[in-house]
Amino acid sequence: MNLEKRSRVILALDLEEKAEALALCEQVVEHIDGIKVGYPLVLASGLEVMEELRVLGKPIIADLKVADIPEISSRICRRAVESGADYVIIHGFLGRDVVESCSKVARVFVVAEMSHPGAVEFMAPKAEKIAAMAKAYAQGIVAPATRPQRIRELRKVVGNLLIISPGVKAQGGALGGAIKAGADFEIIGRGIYADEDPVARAREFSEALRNL
Ligand code: BMP
Repeated sequence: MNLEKRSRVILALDLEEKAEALALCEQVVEHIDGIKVGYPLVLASGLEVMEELRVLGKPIIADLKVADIPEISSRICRRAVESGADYVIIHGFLGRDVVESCSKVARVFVVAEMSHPGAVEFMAPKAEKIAAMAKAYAQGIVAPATRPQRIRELRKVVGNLLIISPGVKAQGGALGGAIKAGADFEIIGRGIYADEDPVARAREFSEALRNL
């Protein structure tokens, strides 16, 4: 299943209770374009949770931030795909061989630069190089909504590759800021699932992003 730009919201499904996670997804599914499943849910429920989420009809992004030697990284990616992932998020800083080996078994998003403050220390200085390398192998990159200027700069490097961007709301990034800077989708977790009314928030965010 392909990511298609409608609401421009990707839900970061970082809940740890499988039943709660599935219920939340069902409630907000009409307001999101994709579901990102990461370690909190996968470690609690197994990769198989992705198969259960697939019935909702949205692309599943396995956020495993794969970072190992090529042989092991590609095995991890293959396992994720076999478990229902449409895309797998991998790290880029490991080098071309890792990204290439993963791209042979999965459609990948490569983390170019992360959204937390510490990312400026070691990642940001290499992000352009990572993004340029990723162009040959990836469907897209991950770039920080907390620093929209970096999205503008990385967009110039990756051309028409997808940019998915976390850091909205809970981490301080403004809703819509990443998209205005050139991202394709904003990844939102706590801003939706930790809210008292996740459905209202998901609707509100998708309406706002759709109309940008
Ligand atoms: P939240 O909206 O609750 O801050 O969640 C952000 C999500 O995006 C989390 O799943 C986190 O693992 C992920 N993420 C991030 O926050 N920054 C990055 O640079 C890369 C990520 O995958």
